[in-house]
Amino acid sequence: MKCRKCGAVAVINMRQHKLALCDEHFLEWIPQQTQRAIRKYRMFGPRDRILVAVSGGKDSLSLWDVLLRLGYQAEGLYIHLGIDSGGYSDSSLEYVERFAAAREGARFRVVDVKAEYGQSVPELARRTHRGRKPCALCGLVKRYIMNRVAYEGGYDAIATGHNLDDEVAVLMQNTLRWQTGYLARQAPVLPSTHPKLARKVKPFVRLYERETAAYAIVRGIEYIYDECPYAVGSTTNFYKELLNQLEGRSPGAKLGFYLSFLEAKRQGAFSQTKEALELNECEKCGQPTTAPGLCAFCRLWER
Ligand code: Q46
Ligand code: ZN
Ligand code: ZN
Repeated sequence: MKCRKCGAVAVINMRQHKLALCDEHFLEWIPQQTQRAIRKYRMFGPRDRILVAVSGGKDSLSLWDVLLRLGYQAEGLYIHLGIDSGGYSDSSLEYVERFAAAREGARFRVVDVKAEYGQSVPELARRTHRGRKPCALCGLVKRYIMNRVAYEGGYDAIATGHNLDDEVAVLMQNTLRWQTGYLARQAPVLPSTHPKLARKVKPFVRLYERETAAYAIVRGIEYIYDECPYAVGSTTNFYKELLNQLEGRSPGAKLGFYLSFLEAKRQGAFSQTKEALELNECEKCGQPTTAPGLCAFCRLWER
């Protein structure tokens, strides 16, 4: 297989685009595609300050790398969740530290959940969710901390490394249950609904997972290869496998599913009900909440 641009040996063939590229042209193509998505979905501009949620995995580190290469003011946020008695979280943090140390201007901050609030996410899940998988709780904790750090640090947007496979797996789950409320809120950009809640953006939303992985490898980014132990065997991973089978038979199926969903939304499908959600400020931390009194995050620590 040869690179379509220069004829050199291709490192990747992207059948959905009928495009094979060599390492050099692939390393150019990914930032170009990312920049196109940032513009198309109006994610942020050159003067905005971006907080990149980094986990130490291929998607978030590649995203941070691409945003820095594109000249954005992108700073990292690593949330230490205390997973596997710290083992998994400690080693993923090391990848983030190594990434930042190798790049001038790659600044990041760490929020250690246990050090700051007294319990790690798995400990908190054992106490409040009776040993159930900590993922729902983990999502709540991460969202809260991202919002709070973005607000306190004056960032304009929070960027996450979600790729097309992530989005399509969620889309499929939501579609199979026709969860129209979730479908209405699934988008490449979630606008801010309160001055203390930053805009959320997903600049890799049109890139396949194998492309973000290939980018990290070709670019020499070292990342944590293992998944979070709680992600192993998850429903999302099962849907990803199903969708990859579909993609194998019909190249472009994943991209087509996602883009036609966005088009249907643009034409008014799943339009969100306009009932304005009244947001109060949490009595303890001041972050916005729909509940009266304490926000869901503060309630966790009160129990
Ligand atoms: S980090 Fe947290 Fe994920 Fe691990 S505990 Fe579940 S939600 S799987 S993205
Ligand atoms: Zn080439
Ligand atoms: Zn609160």
